[in-house]
Formats: sequence, structure tokens, C-alpha cells
Amino acid sequence: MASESDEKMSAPRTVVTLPTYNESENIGELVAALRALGCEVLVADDNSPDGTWKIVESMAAEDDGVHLLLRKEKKGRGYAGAEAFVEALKLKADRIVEMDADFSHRPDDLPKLLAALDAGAHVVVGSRFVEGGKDDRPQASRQWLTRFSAFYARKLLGVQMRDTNSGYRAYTAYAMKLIEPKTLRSAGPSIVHEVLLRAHRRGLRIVEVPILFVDRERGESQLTLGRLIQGFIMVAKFRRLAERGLLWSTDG
Ligand SMILES: Nc1nc2c(ncn2[C@@H]2O[C@H](COP(=O)(O)OP(=O)(O)OP(=O)(O)O)[C@@H](O)[C@H]2O)c(=O)[nH]1
Ligand SMILES: [Mg+2]
Repeated sequence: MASESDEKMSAPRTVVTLPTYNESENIGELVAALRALGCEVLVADDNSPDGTWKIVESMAAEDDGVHLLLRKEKKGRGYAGAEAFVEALKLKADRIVEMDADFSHRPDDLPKLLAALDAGAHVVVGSRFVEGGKDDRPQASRQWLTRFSAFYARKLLGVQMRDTNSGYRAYTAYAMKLIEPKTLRSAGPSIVHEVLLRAHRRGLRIVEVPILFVDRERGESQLTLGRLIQGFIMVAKFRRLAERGLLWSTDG
């Protein structure tokens, strides 16, 4: 069983995981920005047709702090995210971050997330809905959809926090081990809810810090109506599994 005293005395090793699909216009700049912040980067790419992984591969060849996880089976944001968490633990990361690779999550906000971990949180969520946070996307419809879906997840999962949908998060290695990424079952974006519910059920300290969430400027969104509906169904499923004590089980 993981213990909090596993933490090392030397400078903590931070690995930022980035699930990517067709992010060739963003990935080079983003990896460079994260390296400049002193973090290692692990890109989990689903064999993107636009060659995102090739850009990462050439960066990784020059820099030990850049890692590529090239995935050729079971495509999906959720599968890629979970595999990246497993890999980050194998890399012996002390702190594991996840964020989108389209600059909606700004590297500038990362030091705030890490500072909250250092202050004692196990899981830090970058939040649009706490004081100082903002959803700066121009379309009101997107903002309201996110608000509704965050409200729905909050009620169903029984968590206190506001931005349940946020995929900009930092975890201690201790927290990630308790979450057990190997047994996560989400294929798609509902991984954020599955992980949050596991963290909540393990009694981990979850803290929200304000972020500015901006619209992507380059590349195309992978979010579809089908994935959105699937997400609502999955949240209800996670609740049922938790009620039956099966949240960590690999069947059901
Ligand atoms: N590996 C992998 N990454 C994915 C997949 N789908 C999306 N992503 C990545 O997951 C992150 C979030 O995806 P987006 O398409 O931006 O979805 P979104 O942020 O919910 O939607 P927008 O607000 O419209 O951008 C980005 O870094 C994507 O490249 C996938 O199937 N596999
Ligand atoms: Mg996005």
C-alpha cells in the first residue's frame, strides 16, 4: 500500500501527461512551455494522422525530459489518459499533472496547481467556477453546457467541489497509486469523473484553484454530441458501481 512518507527529500519530479489526437499545431509549443517550467512531459498520442507523435518523437530524441507513449490500440481520451498515469508512476514521478494539449489549459496556471499540492492537497483541480476562475470561451452555449454537466456530475457523484469536469489537475504519486489508474474503465472523457469519484471515495484531500480556461485557437475539438451523451451515462454508471462497491473492480 502506498504511503505518504514515500515522498522524497530532493526536488520533486513532476510529469505532465498530455493526451493528444491531432494536436500538431499545438504540441511543440506546449511541450517547450512545460519544459521551461521544469516539468517532464509525457505525451500519450493515439497515432494521430496529423503526425503529432512525430513531433514529440523528435523532441524526445533530443531531450530526456520528453516522453512519447505512442498508442496504436483502443483509441480514446480515457484509455490514453489512464495509460499515461500508469507510465508516469513507472517514471517515478512525485507529482503527476494532466492537461489538454490545445492550450485551453494554460501552462501559466500550472505553478498555482503545484503550489497547492505542496501546501498539502492530494489532488488539485484547476477550476473555472471558484473565485478568480473564469471560462473565457466566447460561446455562451458551451459555457452553459459545461456548467450544467458539472452540476449534474456534482450531484450524482456526491462531491462538494465545483468544476467536476475540469481535466486540468495535479496529483501526488500517493494519490495516484490509490486511484489505481490501471483499472480505470473510461474509454472517453468521462475519465475525469471516474478519477474524481475514486479520489473522493479514498478520502483524498481535493482542492480547487482558480484557472482561466480559454478556447482552443488551433486544431479541432474531438468533442462530439455522442461523446457528450456517453459522458452523462458514464457518470450515472460510476455512481451505481460505487454504491455496489465495484468502483475498483475490473468487471461490471
Ligand atoms: N490520445 C487521445 N487524446 C485525445 C482523444 N480525443 C481527444 N484527445 C485529447 O484530449 C484533450 C481534450 O480534447 P478536446 O478535443 O480539446 O476536447 P474538449 O477540450 O472537451 O473540447 P473543446 O473545448 O471543444 O476543445 C486534447 O489534448 C485532445 O488532443 C483521443 O481519442 N485520444
Ligand atoms: Mg479542448
